[in-house]
Amino acid sequence: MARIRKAVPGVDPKLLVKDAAKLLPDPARRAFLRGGMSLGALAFLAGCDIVDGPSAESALSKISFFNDRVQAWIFGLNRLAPTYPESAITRPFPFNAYYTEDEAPEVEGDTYKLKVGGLVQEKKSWPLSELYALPQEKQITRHVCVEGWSAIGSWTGARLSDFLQRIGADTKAKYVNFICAEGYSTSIDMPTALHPQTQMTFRFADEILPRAYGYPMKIRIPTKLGFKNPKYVTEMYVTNDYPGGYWEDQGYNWFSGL
Ligand SMILES: Nc1nc2c(c(=O)[nH]1)N[C@H]1C(S)=C(S)[C@@H](COP(=O)(O)O)O[C@H]1N2
Ligand SMILES: [Mo]
Repeated sequence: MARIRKAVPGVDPKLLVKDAAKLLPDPARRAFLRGGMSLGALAFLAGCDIVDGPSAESALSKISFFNDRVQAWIFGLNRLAPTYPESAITRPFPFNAYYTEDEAPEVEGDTYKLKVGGLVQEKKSWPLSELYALPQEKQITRHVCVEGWSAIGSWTGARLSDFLQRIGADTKAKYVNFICAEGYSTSIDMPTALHPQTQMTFRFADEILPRAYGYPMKIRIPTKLGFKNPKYVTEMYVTNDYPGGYWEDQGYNWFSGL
């Protein structure tokens, strides 16, 4: 079998194979992992050929999409991310983006409006004053970045599920898509959007969300990797058409659950 070098940018084929192996029924899975994971062995099990180039890329993305569906299916709505005491909060909390902190967008709060659209009854734009009036709660949870660091933070805001009810969103739709001030984007499955810890965040550590962490609004999802937590969110759409996202379109696993 041909070995793969670099099939999907940003995705380590070894991790993908390990991920795919998790889907095998148990005796086979253990034998497979013991035998040293390889794309060749996976191709053999999957009954298809994986070689370098475009066909490897499509085979890998097929496996990744299969994983997305399986992961979404086993994802329980009641599974809560762990919460922590105030004393566990990481200080200073790290900043991360695909640019440096001084390049972070400066969103004007007075003129800010959250645009809401797609499969919702009330397609209006929400000024900050109206968003701040939504019932809010605080969570102290762990943020895990795919780049290999994690930190505990305190985020306060409205449950996204409450907001989706409020705007008459079609909660049978597949995706919620978020667009950010500087062009970043990501999208999540509806069960995650309705998860009780998925939050429209307005405050960090009891203060108005600082510019670094996404002023005026970010979406906090403690059941997802950091890159699925969009900051500076300016638009939100409910849709059945797969929206992808900034990193997802570069090969990162779309579901990326924790
Ligand atoms: N708008 C926007 N949101 C974003 C990003 C970004 O570059 N732009 N980076 C993501 C990544 S990879 C991480 S780890 C977290 C970092 O959030 P923090 O700065 O609050 O730690 O933001 C996520 N959301
Ligand atoms: Mo990240």
